[in-house]
Amino acid sequence: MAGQSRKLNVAMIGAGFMGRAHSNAFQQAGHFFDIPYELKLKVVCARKREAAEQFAAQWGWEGSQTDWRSVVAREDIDLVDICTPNHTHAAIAIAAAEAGKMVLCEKPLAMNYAEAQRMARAARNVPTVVWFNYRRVPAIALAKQLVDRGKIGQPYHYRATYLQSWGGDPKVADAWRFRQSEAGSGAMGDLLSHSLDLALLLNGPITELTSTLKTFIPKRAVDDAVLLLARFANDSVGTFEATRFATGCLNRNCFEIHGSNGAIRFNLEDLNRLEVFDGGDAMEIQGSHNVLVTGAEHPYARHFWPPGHILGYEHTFITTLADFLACLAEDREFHPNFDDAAEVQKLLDAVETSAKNRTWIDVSK
Ligand code: SOE
Repeated sequence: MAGQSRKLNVAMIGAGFMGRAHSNAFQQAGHFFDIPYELKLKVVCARKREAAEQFAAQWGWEGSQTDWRSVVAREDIDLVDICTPNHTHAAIAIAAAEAGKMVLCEKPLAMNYAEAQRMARAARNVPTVVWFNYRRVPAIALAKQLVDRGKIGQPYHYRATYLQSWGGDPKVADAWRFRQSEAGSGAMGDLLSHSLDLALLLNGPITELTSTLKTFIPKRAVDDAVLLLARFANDSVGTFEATRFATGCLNRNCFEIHGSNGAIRFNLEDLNRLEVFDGGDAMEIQGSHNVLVTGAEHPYARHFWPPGHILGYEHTFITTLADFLACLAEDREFHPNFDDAAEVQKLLDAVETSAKNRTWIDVSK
């Protein structure tokens, strides 16, 4: 780390959509959270020089480079943040970790489980983060508190859907997210990975699963949709659906959990809300109520605006970063880290194998 002053010199590799989300988080975290570091946005790296320079100027990076290897080798860099296409994560993360840098990486962590394990092993001595940002939506963090407090009782059903509709749009057909060699998979790595990360957080380990994949566009090598049945260690059962062909749905990341005493439901397209059903309410007033999760008593919300002044997508990245920096300062382990994301990757591998062989897979070991 850069001396006693608690300066943290940051490099970011990649300058696309996620590069913007991360840059905003690096810029904003200190405005809303009392973070114990002075973040120095040293360098952004992108393949095209002009684009890198423009990005640096727009998002407040001190400089720009085009070769990630020389960025990772820089002695003045403490932390490397990776938001490039999936097939490049491993090489950059491993080189950065071996150079002693902290490593933050976009999801899905890797192209497959073996690669994720290699990354986790290489980074075992440095702090790591995987940007499963939805864990820090205040409503989802509240859901976690309610589940842990036993508010819904014994979970019976976990039901997740992640629905987007851009898969058939000819304007994006060529995007890297549709290329097997760069993305590794389609809706599976891009969307189901988020749902699985949340399921593991909220409902614990999955023991067994079976799945089917569907590609709607002929010649496309990645899945457009994935359906999954799962059994959890806590004796509940789960269903998951992730698709880029859900006409009318833009970024509808939903889950619901039904337990012996109550239920909760979340939809990212209405991210300030958590629907809560309390089976303990008197019969005549029983029904789901929609909690506006923006109050001082709610997770994260008090760091931003007064109650009712709603939050958005970008706040999830700010809170992820702020939590990570707090963990770093207090020498606590941050989650989700590379080990957590490797668990998701293990499930994704099983999903693929199960779909191919049309079988159930034991993922308990
Ligand atoms: C595109 O499908 C995408 O941007 C994902 O890559 C993100 O992880 C998700 O949060 C929103 O949708």
